[in-house]
Amino acid sequence: MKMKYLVASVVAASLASTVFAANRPSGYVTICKEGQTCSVASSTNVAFGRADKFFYKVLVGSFVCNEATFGGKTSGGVNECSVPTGSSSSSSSSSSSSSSSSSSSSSSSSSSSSSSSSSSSSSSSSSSSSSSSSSSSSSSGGGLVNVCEAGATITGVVDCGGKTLGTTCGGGSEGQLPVLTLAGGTVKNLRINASAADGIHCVSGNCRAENVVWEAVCEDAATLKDAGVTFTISGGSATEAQDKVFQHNAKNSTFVIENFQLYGKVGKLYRSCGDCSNNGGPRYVNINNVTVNGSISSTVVGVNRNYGDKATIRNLKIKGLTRPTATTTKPRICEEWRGVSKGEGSTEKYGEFFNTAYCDVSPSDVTAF
Ligand code: ADA
Ligand code: CA
Repeated sequence: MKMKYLVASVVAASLASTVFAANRPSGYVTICKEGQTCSVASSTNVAFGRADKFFYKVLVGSFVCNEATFGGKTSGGVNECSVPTGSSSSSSSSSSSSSSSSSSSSSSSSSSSSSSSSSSSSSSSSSSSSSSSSSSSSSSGGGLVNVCEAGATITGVVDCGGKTLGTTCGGGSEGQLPVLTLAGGTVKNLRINASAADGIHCVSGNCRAENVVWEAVCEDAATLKDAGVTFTISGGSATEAQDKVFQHNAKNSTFVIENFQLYGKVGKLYRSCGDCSNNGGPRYVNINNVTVNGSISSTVVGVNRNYGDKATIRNLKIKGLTRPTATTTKPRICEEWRGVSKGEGSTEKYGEFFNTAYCDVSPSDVTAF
């Protein structure tokens, strides 16, 4: 996140908490409250939190609405579990089902289809980009699963056929929703406009984004958030990223970036997280046949030496690349860092390296044009 966005987001956050703070994201409906057990019929991106701060997890079946399930909570009050309006989820917990908030627990199955209706939300987020779906499967209840719509969760293969999606862009502020969530799914032939929020999240299983064009990256273009999986970006392009394009947060996982083009001013193509909460690795990134047509202000790739990360880079083409010495380049190709867990000091940059355990790239893997 860049500093210039910090002030704006602090202002926005304080406005939000005084005026608009909600216990569910826009377009979501509460299905149960903290401590209760509720369930979703199919893979659903469930939000847990309050006061406009949420933790997300793709869940299916019954789960306890608490910090242990989501890996965090928002202090200051009772957190709520909510799902995209129209999801075929339902609060199996609350016998008194009905509206968004209230409730009480006790299990039982109850209403199959949406617990939606009643509560506010909808509009905004997904809105603008609605329309027909094109894709395969699709879900019961309102269609935010396996359809090419902003806010959807994709578990299968969805071909967007060149459609453009977007939601909002809050600059570099962290915690923005993704435009699309991949939960072991593939999205193809998609354009994401400048209202690109936090781009695409891969939250579970192996994910694939094929021929996805980010017209203007917002906070970042795509994030890998599940351990032990591979997120492949194949084909497509990204333009103008004030900071990072691809953000790698999960440990023991692999980002593949192949046959990809960068345009405009970009900070970094890829960074394994420098200061995530409970940070660690190893994280792997395999880059093959990527072309940088614009400019990179920092480095193509940054990895954490202390977490055993490894970047493998082949067939990289960079417009205007210079080589001040035999082993340095401008822009830098692969930087090694010392990562930290959030709140435990600062990251430290060791510098640019070739042919090391962490930076598997030799100068000849990189071509200037
Ligand atoms: C930054 C931030 C991390 C995480 C990441 C992201 O690296 O320091 O904590 O939020 O961005 O996921 O975008
Ligand atoms: Ca992000």
